[in-house]
Amino acid sequence: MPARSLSTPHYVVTAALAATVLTFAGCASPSSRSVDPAPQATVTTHTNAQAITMTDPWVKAADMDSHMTAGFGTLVNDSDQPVVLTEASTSVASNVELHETVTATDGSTTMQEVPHGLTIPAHNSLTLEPGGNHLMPMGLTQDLIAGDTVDITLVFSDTSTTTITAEIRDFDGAQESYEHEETDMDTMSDHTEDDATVSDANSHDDAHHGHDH
Ligand SMILES: [Cu+2]
Repeated sequence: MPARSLSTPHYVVTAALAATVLTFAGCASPSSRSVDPAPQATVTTHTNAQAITMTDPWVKAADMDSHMTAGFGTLVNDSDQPVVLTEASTSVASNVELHETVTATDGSTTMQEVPHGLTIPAHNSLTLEPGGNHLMPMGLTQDLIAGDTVDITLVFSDTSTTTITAEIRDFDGAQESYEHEETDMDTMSDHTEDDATVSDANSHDDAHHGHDH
């Protein structure tokens, strides 16, 4: 009965082989190295970190007692998608905030933490510079001496990270010695009515109010 047609046995054999292969694959996959997941992983070919390079990274020299400094450079995005820098960290400061500088209606400038990270547009760049967006290491754990370098780790919205090495430079930009410290002290001594807004996140607003009064 199987010999009745040439094609029928052929199909049967093929089906049997296929079944055998599937069976083996099913048995083998849990114990053997995972062959299947690899192609899925290549669907996303680039992490945010792979898309971003930072040119001319530098940090302002600062004494540890000044508590904070600022980091600059140009973030370049080589990918087709916008990339969002969400966090940064460094071993020489307790934390690193991402700041933007805003100009008030009276023309004074103040800086504040950006709420949703800094976006580097697709095939474009974002410059961090004095008077503009910058990285703000807070709580320095050592003096930052011009000519030395510091490593800063950048964290992107897809949780990928990249570590850049920034040169420490002397810089006299008054923008970074800031109203921060002075005004924070004013706030503490004179403006106790502003208690509700005394927090890290709002200290810049306090600085602004300080100017108005
Ligand atoms: Cu700042």
